[in-house]
Amino acid sequence: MLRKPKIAVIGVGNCGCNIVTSLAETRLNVDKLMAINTDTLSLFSFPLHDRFLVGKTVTFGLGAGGDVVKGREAAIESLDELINDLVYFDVLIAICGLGKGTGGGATPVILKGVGKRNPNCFRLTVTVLPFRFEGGYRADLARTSLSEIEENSELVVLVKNDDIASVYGVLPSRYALACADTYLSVFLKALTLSLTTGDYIPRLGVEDLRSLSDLGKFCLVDYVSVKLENLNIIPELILHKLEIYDVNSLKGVLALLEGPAELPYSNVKGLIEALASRLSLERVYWSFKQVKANLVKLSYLGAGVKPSV
Ligand SMILES: Nc1nc2c(ncn2[C@@H]2O[C@H](COP(=O)(O)OP(=O)(O)OP(=O)(O)O)[C@@H](O)[C@H]2O)c(=O)[nH]1
Ligand SMILES: [Mg+2]
Repeated sequence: MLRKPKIAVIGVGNCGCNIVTSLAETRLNVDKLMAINTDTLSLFSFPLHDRFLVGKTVTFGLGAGGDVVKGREAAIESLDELINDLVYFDVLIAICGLGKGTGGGATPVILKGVGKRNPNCFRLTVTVLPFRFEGGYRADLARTSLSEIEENSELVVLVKNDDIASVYGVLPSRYALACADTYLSVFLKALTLSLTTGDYIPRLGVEDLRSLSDLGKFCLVDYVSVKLENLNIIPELILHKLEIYDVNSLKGVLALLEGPAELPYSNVKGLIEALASRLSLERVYWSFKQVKANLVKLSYLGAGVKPSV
């Protein structure tokens, strides 16, 4: 490829817009960052330049009220205009919460529309699954939306709100949800930087992501970060966090490591090996970026997880 890949990130519905807003604060290295919603009040409370109100005649700007059909119809009403904005990208990262109307209903329509007009576009969708306490009805909605999203994505990241609660449950809820945003932000920032710059070595491309999607569409993302002198606890931290996921089916990983110049190559190799051997992975992609800070940060995407809603 003689040019750098063009990347668009969209947040659909309230949850998607919240996460996209926190990504904007990290100054993500992408060509487009857009908030899409059916709810005017919510849409204009996000400090983003690129905002799109879908389905004015379906929801009158009042939100889909948990109705997936309304969310779907809203996207269909605005699809042509929206797709014209999204069709020229090599990678589309769509982020949404499932179990309600806009994220669950509009996202699959948008993904399908983009895939139809630009079959080469790599669609990576990040889905936030509802808490168990939000009830069986919303879990059913989430399940249906998830299978439509799977059909229209190359990879689907699963973020479970219940898992966030088990790792960060001691925090006040506002911060616990913000933690989900944080680890997504850390991973997406590293991923987009590795795809669009020469900062990470060896270089990773969109085709490496595509190769992971051969192993199964569902994946998880996470990160751990420690001071250089505490490097040896990274494998332990990874294992601790992975306990909460169903990782038995995990088959591949894309690991992005950051560290200072003093970090020896043998340590970089050791960390990637620890991750790969714990999970008996069959496909491992990794890349390293040198940073000035005295921190070692490992963010990774594990492909081939089993979905459980
Ligand atoms: N982690 C996280 N989860 C959220 C957040 N906001 C909502 N959720 C979850 O996302 C799911 C969908 O909620 P929303 O995004 O508010 O719904 P919507 O897509 O706007 O749909 P409508 O309100 O019906 O138009 C919910 O079941 C919540 O569990 C957030 O900021 N962070
Ligand atoms: Mg909403």
